Amino acid sequence: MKTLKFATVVVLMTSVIFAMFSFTPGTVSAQGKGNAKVVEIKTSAVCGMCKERIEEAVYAVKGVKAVVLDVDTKVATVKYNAAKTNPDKIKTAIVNAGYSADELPAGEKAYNKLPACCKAPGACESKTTKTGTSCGEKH
Ligand SMILES: [Cu+2]
Repeated sequence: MKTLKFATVVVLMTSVIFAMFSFTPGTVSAQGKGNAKVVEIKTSAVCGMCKERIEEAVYAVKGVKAVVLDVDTKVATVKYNAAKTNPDKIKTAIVNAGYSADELPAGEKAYNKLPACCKAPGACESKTTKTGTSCGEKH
């Protein structure tokens, strides 16, 4: 009956994994065991190319376990190991990819390298000094 036991373990593991992924969104919610945390970051993503670019940049951050960006809401949901990284580092990666991250304006150099269709107007301007012009037009 070893196979039966194994099947039970597989079913249990699957439900645990499902439970881990189905938590309700929050700004920062500690979930599961250890240092696993989730943060939601509002970005200036415009299209599917932006999604790929941002997900790749965030995934390259050490300690990031998973990242999904919703193009409609522009929100990146990032699962990370709090012992290895933090939301500031994740936001910096997004900024360095040319997109704004919550209150942080996009890094201008990276922003200017983006294809025209991916340049969200005003993304690289600080929210507090926003003039309404696209940052790519300033130079
Ligand atoms: Cu884009």
